[in-house]
Amino acid sequence: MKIVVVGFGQCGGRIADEFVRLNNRARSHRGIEIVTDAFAVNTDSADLSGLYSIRPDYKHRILIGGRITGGHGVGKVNELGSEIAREDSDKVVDALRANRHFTESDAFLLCAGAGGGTGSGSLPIITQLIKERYADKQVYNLVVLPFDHEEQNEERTIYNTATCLKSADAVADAVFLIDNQRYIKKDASLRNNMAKINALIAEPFYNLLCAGEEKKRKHIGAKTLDAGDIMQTLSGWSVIGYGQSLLSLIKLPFERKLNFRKKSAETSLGIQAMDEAISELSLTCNPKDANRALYLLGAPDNEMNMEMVKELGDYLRDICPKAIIRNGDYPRERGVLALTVILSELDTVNKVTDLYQKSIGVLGEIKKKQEEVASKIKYIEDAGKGVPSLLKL
Ligand SMILES: Nc1nc2c(ncn2[C@@H]2O[C@H](COP(=O)(O)OP(=O)(O)OP(=O)(O)O)[C@@H](O)[C@H]2O)c(=O)[nH]1
Ligand SMILES: [Mg+2]
Repeated sequence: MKIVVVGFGQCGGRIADEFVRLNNRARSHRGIEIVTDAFAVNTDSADLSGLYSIRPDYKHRILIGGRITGGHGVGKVNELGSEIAREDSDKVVDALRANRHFTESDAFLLCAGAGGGTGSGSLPIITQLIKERYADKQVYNLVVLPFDHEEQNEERTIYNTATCLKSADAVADAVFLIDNQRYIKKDASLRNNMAKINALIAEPFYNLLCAGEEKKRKHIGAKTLDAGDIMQTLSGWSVIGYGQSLLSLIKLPFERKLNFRKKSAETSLGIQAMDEAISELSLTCNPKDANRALYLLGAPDNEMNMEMVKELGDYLRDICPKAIIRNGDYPRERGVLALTVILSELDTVNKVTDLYQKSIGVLGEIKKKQEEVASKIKYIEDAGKGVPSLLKL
């Protein structure tokens, strides 16, 4: 599957940058392309300069709202982010149109952190616009949810996140939910390592996007998972996960003979990788709530067998009893058995419901604060009414 990636705000831009690195890896290691073009859109020029892999011209690193913000961001006010995106949307659309490989692209992936101002505000606006302009292309959102400490310390973060989620869900074909907190729960040393978190966020997409683009027969599985399968699976709230089991590279002679045992050992390695993928999903959710799912098994050709693929399917069926499940095998890896899982069309997502409820709670607080500021400013102005002004008004 080939995608166009657009990142909004600092978080979104860095994740889009990460997808360019995935594409560079696919090109150099596998001789295929998975990202036809990538863009970063921001109100902050310094954030755009801080990217590494997105092409460094103004058509790929797009500054919006420069006139209003002076290139310094919107300071977490996502309504302003939305307004600027609406005003400067032509800049984004013109840049997308200049992509020479646009017709080969299967879908758009638009990414942003929901807790800030620029990404949170502009993501749904541009998603809606792209959906209107390119009715034949799927548009997916990848939304990064804030860390717990950000939610606790800043009402604005909750408000931004909830409004971004509600709007994204209304316009995108599917919304990948990525919870920042998941990555530091697993490894506390990642707390200050955004680059590592971003690499972990993008990694599950690697095999998924590559599998359908292979041209050489030896890398095409018995059942290929292609763009069609992915698009049929993705709908509404979605999560993605990745797990792997290491295989021993050196085979002892007796291991080749013990076919039956070898098979069952491999199957259990597959189940182990599936367990890891499910427990490392990008957001905690109940797999029973998924109405669609897919899994992709990547392994060396001689390590895969139909029995394993079938058992993995049965296993996932037990975990997601309601879901229509699609699957594929991808003879590629060396020394590992890699499992990618997507759960989609989730009909219950506690984290989202929780954020919506919390945002209604903080709405009053935010309004009260705004009114307090306005009344204090008015108080100063009133006090200065009798003071002569030096300006000619
Ligand atoms: N995973 C990840 N999260 C990030 C990254 N940068 C910021 N975030 C998260 O994204 C949210 C803030 O969004 P930003 O992208 O910094 O904000 P912005 O869209 O640039 O908006 P303003 O700076 O307010 O104009 C917070 O919840 C951060 O924890 C990143 O590189 N990776
Ligand atoms: Mg910013």
